[in-house]
Amino acid sequence: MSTTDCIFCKIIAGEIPSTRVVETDNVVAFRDISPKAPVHVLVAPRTHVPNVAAAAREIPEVLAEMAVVAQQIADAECDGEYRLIFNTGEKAGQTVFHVHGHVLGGATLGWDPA
Ligand code: D5M
Repeated sequence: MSTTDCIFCKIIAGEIPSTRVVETDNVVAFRDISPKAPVHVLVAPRTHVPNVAAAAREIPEVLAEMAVVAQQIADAECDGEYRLIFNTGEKAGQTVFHVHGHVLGGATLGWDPA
């Protein structure tokens, strides 16, 4: 399933350019356009679901694969040490309502969500 007005559906379909890092039958990972750490990659399912809880309910195997892909990226790019963040809701900073995990690493990360 995809939605015509979802930017990540368009990236996954190749209609908007992105720098892809990993691609599987179910998951696409691409570099964040506005990186917040030396390594900042977004891991998203090809299927459009709005957030991580919906992914857990509707595509649990794909959500698990997203975690494995995140680990693969971190192993390749930042010694397997990383943060995996799913913003959920506008107040938490979610701006794209197609679930994606932020893989952040490559530096000592702070712990200040403000
Ligand atoms: O994360 C949404 C993220 O998506 C945010 O960090 C910017 C990134 N973004 C937005 N447009 C693009 C394109 N075109 N390429 C790559 N990355 C993009 P959220 O958790 O929803 O705030």
